[in-house]
Amino acid sequence: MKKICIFLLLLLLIQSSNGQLDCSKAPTDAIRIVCNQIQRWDQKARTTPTLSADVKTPGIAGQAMAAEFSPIASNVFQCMDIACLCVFFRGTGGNNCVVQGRPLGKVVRKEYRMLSEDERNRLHQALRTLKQNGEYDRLARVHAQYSESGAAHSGPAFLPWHREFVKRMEFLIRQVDPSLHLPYWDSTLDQNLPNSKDSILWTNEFMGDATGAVNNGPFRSWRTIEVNKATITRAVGAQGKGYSEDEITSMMGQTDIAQVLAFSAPQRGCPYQPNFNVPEYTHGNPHIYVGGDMLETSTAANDPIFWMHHSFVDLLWEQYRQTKQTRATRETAYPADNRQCSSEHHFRAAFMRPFTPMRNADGLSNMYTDNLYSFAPRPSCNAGPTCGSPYLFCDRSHGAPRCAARMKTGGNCASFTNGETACYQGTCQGGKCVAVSQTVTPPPTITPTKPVVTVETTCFNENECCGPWSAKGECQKNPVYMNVWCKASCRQCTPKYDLNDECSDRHSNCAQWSRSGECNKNPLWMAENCRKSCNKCGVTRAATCGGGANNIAANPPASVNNRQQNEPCDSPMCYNEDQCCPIWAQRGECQSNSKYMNCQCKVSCGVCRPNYAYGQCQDYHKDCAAWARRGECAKNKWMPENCRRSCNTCMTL
Ligand SMILES: [Cu+2]
Repeated sequence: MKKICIFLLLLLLIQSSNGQLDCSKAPTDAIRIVCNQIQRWDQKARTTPTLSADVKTPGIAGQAMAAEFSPIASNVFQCMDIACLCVFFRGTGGNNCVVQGRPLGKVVRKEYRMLSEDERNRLHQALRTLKQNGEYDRLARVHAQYSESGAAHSGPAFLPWHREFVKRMEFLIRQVDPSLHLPYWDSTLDQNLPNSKDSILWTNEFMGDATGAVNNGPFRSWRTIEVNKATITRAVGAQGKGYSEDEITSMMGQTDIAQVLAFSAPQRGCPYQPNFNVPEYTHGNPHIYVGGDMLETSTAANDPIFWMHHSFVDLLWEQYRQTKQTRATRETAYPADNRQCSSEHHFRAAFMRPFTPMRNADGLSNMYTDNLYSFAPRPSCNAGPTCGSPYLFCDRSHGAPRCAARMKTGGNCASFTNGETACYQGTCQGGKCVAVSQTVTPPPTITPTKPVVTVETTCFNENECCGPWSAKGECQKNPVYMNVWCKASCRQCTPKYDLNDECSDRHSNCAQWSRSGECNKNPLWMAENCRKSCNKCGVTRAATCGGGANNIAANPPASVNNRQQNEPCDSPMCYNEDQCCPIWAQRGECQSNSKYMNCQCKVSCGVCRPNYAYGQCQDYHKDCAAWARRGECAKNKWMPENCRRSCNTCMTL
């Protein structure tokens, strides 16, 4: 066993010497830009503390939770099914929900060019409404802040994080118009043109201007979320490119989850080879391609095409999930936590900030596409010469038939020689698209609509003991936990009810939830917020929470969440007990052999955060040198792992 492990370790070392990603080796200029962005985000995120390092809920580390974080969503964004949305949208019918006469059900996301004219106009209208009422900007801002959204970029949580982010925009759109969905932008359709900038996408009917400030089209004169800039800008086609079919095929062929939920900013010592073809990189290309605001992570969400691009990224990921994974592995497969490979924000059980109380693993839940949305198939030539849309055509002149976007006036149509109708409202003359008539599409009128519902964010504690804990000063002593779980008591938001009332229902659904058994299923939240309906009025919160030492709920939160209380573990403090820990963790042992691993390999499984720089050529304990002199390096397997300098077991080649 020992020998095998050392052999594997050597193998790992040979790979590790390449662990760090060198942006100068990027295959294209655009990917180099993306590489630098990903590394910058990683560096900044590494300086921001995570929540999970200090707070562990028993049984969660190393285990996917599949969105069961909060059986009752305390705000609309946490909803994972239609029945939940229905409550917040003040509709009726649960999963067969009707909101003010309009159905609110699971949606099918279509390609942007596959929407009917009416659907497209209503979508543009809804986005304008959200822009005007500030909801668009509030959500867009989240993407810009590495300090708040560490898991958004530079590691395995990239796809789950953006899935949740895009879901939230779709919820916002549906608040304005419940029958709408967030379409996807299949950029291969534009990429397939001789000159992708000729695409109908960059006209008043769709996204508006391709270059410079966006002064035309449905999103004309949109102001950015930054203070000093006036309107959103683009530089379509200057650099980068849309998705290619090859990239998609290569993603679908991956067998290792770590190449999909990938380490995109590995540091020296990370056992994965750097790879510029992982989804986070390929998704960067269309960002660079649109340019302007889309080019920079901090400003990208200003441009409405951002959401449709990410809806497509989500489609590709879902296609991978459906074709390569089982229902069970979709919710569990996640690369092992490793500080050499990503910041802690990307660890499986880390909070998906700022979408707490969700954790990264929750983004793997099947509930998204079971309950909330699915994807219409990508446009295909099987639908005939128009690919099923007046804005697309089937290109039969460049190899296998494939769909492409129709072109605007002036577009280069010379190479379409098989009778394609490649020009939109025009014909191909002398190799250029020429308009049939001189009618130019007028800029759309802008008439903001009133949202069907506006959902207010809510302010609830998640635990019955929040009040007593806060009275003991825990909000100050333990803000990391308390500000998330005891928002109301720590005054992170303003509750619309009396915090001190020991016998009230704080939510209008309390009675209904109580009838459906939530007092037992979800006791912490319910005992705090539905005291009346759950018959909790007889005993005060202070009496429940201030009890004897054996009462787990009575302890301050940080100690409640120490999993070692439940299982005896002979490994004190935060150390790996064995040199093989990183290899075992990489093989998924933290999940498949969690009891042993979460005790013996705490560091590699992300169970705790060491107060030393794990992976560095150092002694991790101050007594290492003394122990080494006594000959412990040879006798004790703990030593080579943790006294690397004194035992001469540094791994750097
Ligand atoms: Cu992106």
